[in-house]
Amino acid sequence: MKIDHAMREALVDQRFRLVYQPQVDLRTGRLIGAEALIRWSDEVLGEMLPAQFIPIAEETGFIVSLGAWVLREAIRQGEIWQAEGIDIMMSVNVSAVQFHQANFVDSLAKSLSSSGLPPNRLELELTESILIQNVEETQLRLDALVDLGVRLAIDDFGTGYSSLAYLKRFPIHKLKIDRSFVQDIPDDESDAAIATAVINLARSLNLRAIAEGVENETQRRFLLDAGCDEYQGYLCSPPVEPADFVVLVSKLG
Ligand code: G
Ligand code: G
Ligand code: MN
Ligand code: NA
Repeated sequence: MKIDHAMREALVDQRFRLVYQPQVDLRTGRLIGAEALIRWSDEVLGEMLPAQFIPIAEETGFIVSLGAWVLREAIRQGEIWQAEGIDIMMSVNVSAVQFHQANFVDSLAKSLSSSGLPPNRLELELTESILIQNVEETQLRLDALVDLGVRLAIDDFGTGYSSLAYLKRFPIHKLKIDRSFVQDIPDDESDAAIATAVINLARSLNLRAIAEGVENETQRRFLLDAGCDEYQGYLCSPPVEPADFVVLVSKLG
């Protein structure tokens, strides 16, 4: 497959990079963390979006190498920022294929132990689809990650299989309210009800709630009144290059 081959070359040629989107406190606007998002500008194919190549990487298994690179690179950047006094959470997307690799926890433990990023400053964004496969094995793996000190968030919450049983069973720290429930609040009553319900669910289970895709002050206000903890979205900033992120840090405090 053409894209698969191009991706393998791009990894060797260092044509992948990470951009970072701030995650901020809804109430104070202060910076809490950064979500690392992969970018690829290919010499031939041009600027490729994750939606175009991540699904292919998952199908071919290349996501295992790519995901390992993403984790190492995000940890490296987090370590640099820690050394500069920028003490924030580094959130990294993990794909199901990557998570279920036998050596996933060991190789993450190695990357962390040879780095200056405290494990509790690394957050893994897991999808609901990860949590419904091999429940016994998943449980062991999540417990091992929490033993390392790593934090766990559920990405795109509410769009997956929505079995709430795993929230009781697994050591999750945070729910990320999917952008699709945020974009039309407060006008869309169903979305407003779903966002509010997720926030209440998080609160009653002692989890943090973060809203994705917040673009305007009306949405921020609604989420704040509903008791949401954090947000991420264009209202604060799109994902940016590391040098621009540092400029944001000085603005957000
Ligand atoms: O950055 P953008 O909004 O285009 O990302 C689109 C999708 O690609 C998101 O759902 C995001 O979770 C996914 N994505 C971005 N970077 C990574 C990554 O490093 N690993 C995985 N598995 N998914 C990613
Ligand atoms: O991993 P996840 O599915 O959360 O991916 C986040 C994606 O959402 C990224 O591709 C990012 O570019 C995109 N995004 C981030 N903030 C906003 C926003 O405010 N509005 C819209 N439309 N997209 C956003
Ligand atoms: Mn994400
Ligand atoms: Na998401």
